[in-house]
Amino acid sequence: MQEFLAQEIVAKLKSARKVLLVMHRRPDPDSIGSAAAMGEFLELHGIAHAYYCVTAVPAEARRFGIEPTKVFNPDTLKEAILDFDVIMTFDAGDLKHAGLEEIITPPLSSPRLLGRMGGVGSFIINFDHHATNARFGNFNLVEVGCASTTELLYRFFEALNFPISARIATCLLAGLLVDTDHFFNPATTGSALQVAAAMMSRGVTLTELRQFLFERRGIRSLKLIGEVLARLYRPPRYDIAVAYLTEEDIERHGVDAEDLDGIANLLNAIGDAQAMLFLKSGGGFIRGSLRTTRKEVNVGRLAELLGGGGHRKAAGFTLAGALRAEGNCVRVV
Ligand SMILES: [Mn+2]
Repeated sequence: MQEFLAQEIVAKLKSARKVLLVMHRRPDPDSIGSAAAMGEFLELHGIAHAYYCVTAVPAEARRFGIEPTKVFNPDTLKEAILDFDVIMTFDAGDLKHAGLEEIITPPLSSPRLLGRMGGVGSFIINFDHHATNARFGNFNLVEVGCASTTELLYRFFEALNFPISARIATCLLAGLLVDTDHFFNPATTGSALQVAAAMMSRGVTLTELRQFLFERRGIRSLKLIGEVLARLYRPPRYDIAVAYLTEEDIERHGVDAEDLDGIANLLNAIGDAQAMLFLKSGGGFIRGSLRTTRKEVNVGRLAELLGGGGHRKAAGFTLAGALRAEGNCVRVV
């Protein structure tokens, strides 16, 4: 990252009254880790800040220094939004993903607050690494070459010669670890590994991160994952392996939906299909996650055709509807 841009951002942050750090809906460790790392940076510079997420934040966020109960939600933010003159988003592809679409309208030069907040300007700084990012900010730091948004944050801190603490290193490494599928997927570049090495030299261990990020599944969730695996099928016409999970499954097994995060990456182990599609239904919507390990396959393009987005090797979309099992297949109804 160019030094002048990083300096310009810091100048903006220093002149801010209060900064809002926004995680995307259903935040993953990349979004949480980036927001938490920036929160720590602002803390060290004495810049007032708070967090926001449109959906609930997982309890793990506490390990990054974010108390989930203290994160603004859409209701509480409406009361407080006027306090914030700089808004930073992390790992969010567009304003909807950031949960801000009803709060902010994005004319490119000067986003304005809507409705009764009308007329008050706020400045958006958008940190992301998705190729499909809508560049909705006043500053758009979108680096598709970064394996994670936390890798981008590392570049930002590096450009500032800011000494990264062990706590910030934990946040950054967590995002990198999850977004590279533990340094296995094609996003795992040499520079991603160099960042990981730099973070580990600050005292973070992968074992420690692995324990709190991944090894928390209970027996009930593992049994449900077993059921999902047993449903795998491959329609020959598409050569994409499909598996699904419904809201009823989650209720029947009495598990936390959070416990089931990461199933799509797990299913990506499939070697005899071009790609993998994992469907999850609930609340009148179906969320599709696409993964591939094939060099020539671009699942991001497929997700875009279905109204979603993401990366070439990992992407997702949302459709209105529900799933109905039919024999060994599943139908969208
Ligand atoms: Mn990410």
